[in-house]
Amino acid sequence: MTGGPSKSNFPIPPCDMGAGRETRDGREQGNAHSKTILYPYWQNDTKTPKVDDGSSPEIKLSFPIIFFGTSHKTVFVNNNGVISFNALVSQFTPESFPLNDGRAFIAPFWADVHNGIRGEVYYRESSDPALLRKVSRDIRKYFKNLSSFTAVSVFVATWEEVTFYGGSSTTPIINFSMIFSFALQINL
Ligand SMILES: [Ca+2]
Repeated sequence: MTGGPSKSNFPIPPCDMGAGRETRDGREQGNAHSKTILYPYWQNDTKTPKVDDGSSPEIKLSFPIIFFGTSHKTVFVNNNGVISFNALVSQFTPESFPLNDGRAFIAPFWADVHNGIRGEVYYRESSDPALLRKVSRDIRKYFKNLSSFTAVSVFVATWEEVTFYGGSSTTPIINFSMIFSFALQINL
């Protein structure tokens, strides 16, 4: 599905938590801070194709993700800021949820990203002990009803310094990420 027969410029709006602009000497204002608040990612994470409205291949997860009561064993990481189930999402125009056609997906920042112009989209699933400890600590902190949450795996998708369709190598960029984690047992 696409956003329409013709594509207009749909720039990513400014965002305090990640947007950055380059100074004349090429340094980026804002990004040094914004990257520090992201979960860690590395250059050797898998990258999605650097094409407008592109997507990862179907990614098999170590554990199923239960999303609104439905179990999913695979996901797609879509360049336009969406994690989807069952099918990739090339739609570049965001809509309000729930969607009329019933699709369910996670949209950390649904917008017309163009990583073919600038930026990368990374993903990985990890069971790194330090990362699992961080995830468990954060979930326990921010979800008070999950005080015993113990992560066994985490999936991290990161949009790094991506710009927007119609942009250029010097237009504003943004960093954002999405994390979901698996626990074998949750004691409420
Ligand atoms: Ca796009």
